[in-house]
This record gives sequence, structure tokens and C-alpha cells, in this order.
Amino acid sequence: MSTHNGTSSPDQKDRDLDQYRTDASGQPLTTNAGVKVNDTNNSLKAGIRGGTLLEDFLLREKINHFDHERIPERIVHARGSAAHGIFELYEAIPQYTKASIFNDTSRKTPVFTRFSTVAGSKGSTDLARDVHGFAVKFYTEEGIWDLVGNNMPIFFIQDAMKFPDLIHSVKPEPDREIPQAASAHDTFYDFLSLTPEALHNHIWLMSDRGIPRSLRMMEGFGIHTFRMINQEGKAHFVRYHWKPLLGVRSVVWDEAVKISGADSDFHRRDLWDAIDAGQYPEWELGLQIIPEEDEHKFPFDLLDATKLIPEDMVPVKIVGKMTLNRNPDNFFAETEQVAFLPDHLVPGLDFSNDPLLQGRLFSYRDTQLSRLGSVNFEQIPINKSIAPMHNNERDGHMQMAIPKGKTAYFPNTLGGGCPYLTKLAEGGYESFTERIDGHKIRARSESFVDYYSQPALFYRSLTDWEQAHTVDAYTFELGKVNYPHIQKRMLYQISQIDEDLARQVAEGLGLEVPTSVDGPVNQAIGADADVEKMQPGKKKIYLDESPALSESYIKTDTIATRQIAVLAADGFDADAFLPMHEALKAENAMVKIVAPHGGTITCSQGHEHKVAAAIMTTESVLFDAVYIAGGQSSVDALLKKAKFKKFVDEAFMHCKAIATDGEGVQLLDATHVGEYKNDDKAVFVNGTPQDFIDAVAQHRNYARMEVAKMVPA
Ligand code: HDE
Repeated sequence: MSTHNGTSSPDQKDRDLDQYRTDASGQPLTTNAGVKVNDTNNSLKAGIRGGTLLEDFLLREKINHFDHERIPERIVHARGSAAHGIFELYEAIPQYTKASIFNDTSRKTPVFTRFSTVAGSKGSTDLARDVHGFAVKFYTEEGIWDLVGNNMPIFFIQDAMKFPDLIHSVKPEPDREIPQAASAHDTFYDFLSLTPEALHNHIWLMSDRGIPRSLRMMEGFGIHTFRMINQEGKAHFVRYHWKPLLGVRSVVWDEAVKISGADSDFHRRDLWDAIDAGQYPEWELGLQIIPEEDEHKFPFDLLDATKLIPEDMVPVKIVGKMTLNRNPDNFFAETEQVAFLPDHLVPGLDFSNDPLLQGRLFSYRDTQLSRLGSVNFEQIPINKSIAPMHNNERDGHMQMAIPKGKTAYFPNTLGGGCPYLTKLAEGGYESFTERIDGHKIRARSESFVDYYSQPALFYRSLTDWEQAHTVDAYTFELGKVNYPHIQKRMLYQISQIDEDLARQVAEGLGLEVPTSVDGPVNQAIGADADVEKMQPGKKKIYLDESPALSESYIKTDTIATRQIAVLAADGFDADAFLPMHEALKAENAMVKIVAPHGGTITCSQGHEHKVAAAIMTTESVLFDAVYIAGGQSSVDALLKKAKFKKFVDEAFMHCKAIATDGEGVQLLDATHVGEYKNDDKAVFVNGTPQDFIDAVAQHRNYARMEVAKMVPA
């Protein structure tokens, strides 16, 4: 075990977890008390046909443990996947913070990062349209720092007091427990249509950000304004950003729906497989830094978590990189038991007065008590700090340490005054000395009341295809609402964001956009509040567009880990395929043969090739691009199974790159692609591998969107 007395380095990748790992290989089966067991298949009976004896401690222990194998799932973010990794700093920033993690570029700080969806249960599908959690635990030499964020830079509500309302509205409705992991239902839109502060996060949810292609292709945001404090005690406000080196990529809704059936573990598998294959996902950490004196220079309140700071106003300064490089050994012990707390901070980092953040500081510690059952949850290996921990808190369920000595109080003489206090200058935690003047008051600041300007900015900043997908998402979701008065109220709220967006959604619903609503637009106010003052005015335009809000903003030309389906059967043309295969492999794409049957197929050169999936066991939505191998006998075999045609049509409909060589074009011509193949910049007949690779790197050819709508796949 690391003693932190200078003999071990806190940057070791494994965080000394070996002491906790157990390995049963070569070991006898024992009871929990270590007694070797000779039969774990039969209970102890009085006579060969029973009855069973109460005395049977082997039976009782086994069943008893089984009965208690579940802990409460997280009330939100229950569905998640995680990985270990490291954080490396590019550049020290002592001018902003004294935190050692931001000052030592030689250190590799261990991290454990958990991604999640919000609304669904632990066993729900990965491809639910949802906000995604992005929580990072940094095991720094000064203690644990948790950055518990999401993949969208803003949140639904402004005050922690409203969190239970928000979550109760989106969770399955209490009478029927329907729907699972879906916001498209009455109670959510009932709440939302009355609570316009939620519209900004909602429009992000309706955009493609709600359905990422991969957890590895999501941005992450700390959302709230935090503080950094330097050695001199000077503070700066800061917002945290994670920028994925693979770019931000999404699936389209039709794929999401189908992936949920074809592989509901799609994201979890994708993360695991990439790390397993040594293709480690990476994100750069960026900071938006604002001097304290500039706090009031923005057309919104920095303490309002429903507002983002456009990068055009405050650029994102990239300071380091996180690499996830190791899968967990045990899902329960690590991913399920990890406890993230926004109040896990280290000296040099601090909060702001964001009322949403302040409420979270209570909630996360509290929730661990019902989930993990003990105030000692920080002693569980995955939660344990690599910095030594000593204090006078004692006892409690599952105390894992054996604290020595007589004293558990401070001050003392009997314990030599230990554990002793650390001076601020020597690393004791210090809260920022903020001057506060004010009345105790239960109300919302008027500086928070602008609910349409930023959703409108977001919508204006999207590309055409992102806007079209967003219209479709609103139409789908509101189409699932059974109450016309809720649909109409929502349409009114959307019209305040963007009239054209509202018009298109209304058209899809077969409704008119109302010009007014009954009662105040914002009803999430106190009974004695000044109703007028708390109503949002018309949207303001303080920036025409902010390009960074579009997911096309981060440019990347990599196809690493992209799943390429090769449609082939016995006799496929190896001469044409091999250069393509080599080129794709060289780019670290995952090339998988999909054939009429499982096992192996034999190519034109007589070699056997492993089939990754028989056509009946897979779907085109699980792949990023398709290559159809040439060779007459191969193509004949593909043409005999209609699902190959469906596979190609569907890939086309989802705007994916498709390539073929030689006779493979016959399959293309048997699908709707035949008609469009010559005019489409992501369909290649006898093209070069590089052309295909470039098209896959573009993710999708959304220029095809209108044509693709005509393909009945
Ligand atoms: Fe959370 N949130 N949250 N949340 N949250 C939890 O803590 C809560 C909020 C976020 O992978 C819970 O350990 C309140 C914002 C993530 O384990 C709980 C409020 C953001 C995760 C909780 C918020 C988040 C959680 C449930 C409003 C983005 C999963 C289990 C004041 C900045 C972490 C748990 C993981 C989890 C409460 C709002 C992100 C109940 C009261 C804003 C990524 O404590």
C-alpha cells in the first residue's frame, strides 16, 4: 500500500489497487470466513430426500449474500460506464490557481471517469435521448477532486430547489411506471411548458447532442461557474470544458431507436472495446477564465447555470489532457460504487454562489448514504484518496481502517496534538474570502430571468442538418404528448425561441402556433413573487452565432475505431479488397466482415477470413460505413438475402459512406443507392481507399439528407 511518505509516487497508474484485487485462479473455493468448501451444489439434508437442515451454514451464507447483492441504483445517472486513466497538464497556471494538479506538468494524475445517461434505470438502453453525465474523479496528491459535469454546457434549472420537480417530471409516470428512459411524455412537457428556464438545456437535448455516436465523442462541461484561487489568494471565475480529440459526433434518431433494439449496450461496448484495443479516448481540458472584477460584464448572470459563456466572449484555454487507458476489473466494485461529490475539492479550487451548485453540495454526500450505506464510503478502494487521510471522525458501518491511539478529538495532548492542523500557506484548504452583503431572502434573482436569448443563439448556430434533426426531435417528443393544451403551450414557448422552428414543429403536429398562453409564461415562481418581473421578455441578440455550439466545430480527420462493415461471401474479390483493408487498418478502423453465414468465408485467393457477424445477427446501424466486396459468386450470394439490400439502403438513409469494387456495384444497383450513386460524394464505385477514408472521417454526408428521406429502409 502506498504510504505517501515519499516512497511511492502518487502518479502511479494503478493507484496501488493491487492490494484490493482478488484473483481466484488456482485458489480453492472458501466461505467468507476462509473455510475450504467441498460441495457448493447440494444443501445439507436429513436423509437423501430431505428435509434441509437449518444448521447448513454453507447454504445460509451463500443465499444470504445473494439476497443482498443489490444496492439502490443512483436516483439519476443510474446507467453508466467508466474507465481509469490519467490527466496530464500541458502548462502550469500558478497565476490562476495554487492547486498542484494545475502546477506540475511532470505529473500523471490518475483519474476515474464515469459517463451516464440521466433518466433511465441501470438496465436501460444506452441510446435513449438524454443529457449525458461526464464525471471525472482526479486522485491528486492533495486529495480527491471531482469534476461532476454533463455533455451539455448548461442545466435545466437555476436553483437546486427545483431538481426533484424536474426529475419527477421526466422519470416514468408514477401510476404506470411508463416510459422508461424517455423524456417524450406528458409529465415532462407539462413541467417544461410552465418552466421556461429549462428551455435552453432542452433545446440541446433535442439537438444531436442528446444522442451521441460514442461516449468517446462527447464534449464535457463542468457547467457552473467555479473559482480558482492562486497563492496570493486572488480569485478568478472559471468554467471547465472537456474537448474530445475524436470530435463531437452523433447518431440520427432513426439509428438510435434501432440501436436500442440491436445492441442496447452500444455505448458501453464501444468504450470498453476501444480501450481494450489500445485506442485510448482522449479529451483536452479547457478553461474559460474570468477575472472577479468582470463578474457583471456579461449580458447574463455568471451564477446562472442555464446560461453558457459563448467561446466568442471568453475563449477556452486548453491546459491539459485526459486519456482513458484501462477498463475496470469489476463493474460493481468500481463503476457502481464510485461516488462523485462536487464538494470534493482541493486547495486552490472553490465554488461560486450558483444556487444550483450550492444545493448539489448537499445532495451528493447525502445520496451516498442511501446508496453505499455508510459514512465511510470514501474508504472504498475506488473512492479512496491517494493522499493520506487522518481525522477524528470515527466508527460507523464498515469502518475499514484500524485507527490507532486513544484520541478522537481535537485539541488533545494525549495524541500529541495529532492529527494536527495545516497552515494555509502549507496546504490547508481555504475557502475564498468573499464579501457578502445582503438580506436573507427566498427568491430568484431578476438577473436570471432571460429564458429565450440563449436557446435562440444555440439554434441559430447549428448547421442546416442539425437544425433539421432538432425540428424532428421536437416533433417526435411533442407528438408523444397526449394533452393538446401542453403541446400548444410548448409551441408558444418554442416560438419565443425561434418562430420558424415553432412553425415547422407545429406543422408536424398538425397544430397552429399560438400567439399567447393562459396565465404567466413562467410559473416556477413563489406565490408572493412579483409575477411581472419574473416573466421572460423577448429574446435578446447579443451575438449572431457562436460556431462552437455546433457539433461540427471540432475538426478531426481520424477514422480510428470507426466500425466498417465489409459485405462479402465466399469467392469475394481479394485483389480489390486487400488494399482497402490495409488502408483502413492503417487508420485503426475496426473492419468487420458481415457474411451470409457465420464462421469463415474463403476469398478469391483461397484464404479463409473470419466472419464477424452473420447478416441475420447484425444491423447496419451498428456500423459507421459499408464496403461491398466484388467477386461474382460473392455478390450473387449477397443478392440472395434481402437483408443485405436493407443493410445498404439503411446505411444510405443514415447518410453513411458506402464503397464498392467490381461486381459489388450490382448490390448497389439492387438498392435505392443505384439511382443516386453517381451524384453522391460519399458513395464510391471503384474509388480509392483514401476517398472512402476521407468520407468516413466526415462521419456523415448530410448533403444527402433530402434524398435519403425517400429511401424506405
Ligand atoms: Fe447531479 N446528482 N444533481 N447533476 N449528477 C447525482 O449523485 C443533483 C446536476 C451529475 O457518474 C446524484 O451520486 C442535484 C448538474 C452526474 O456517479 C445526486 C442537482 C450536473 C451524476 C445528484 C443536480 C449534474 C450526478 C445521484 C441540482 C452537471 C452522476 C447519484 C442541484 C453539472 C455521477 C449520485 C456518477 C448524480 C443530485 C444537478 C451531473 C442525487 C440535487 C447541474 C454526472 O446526488
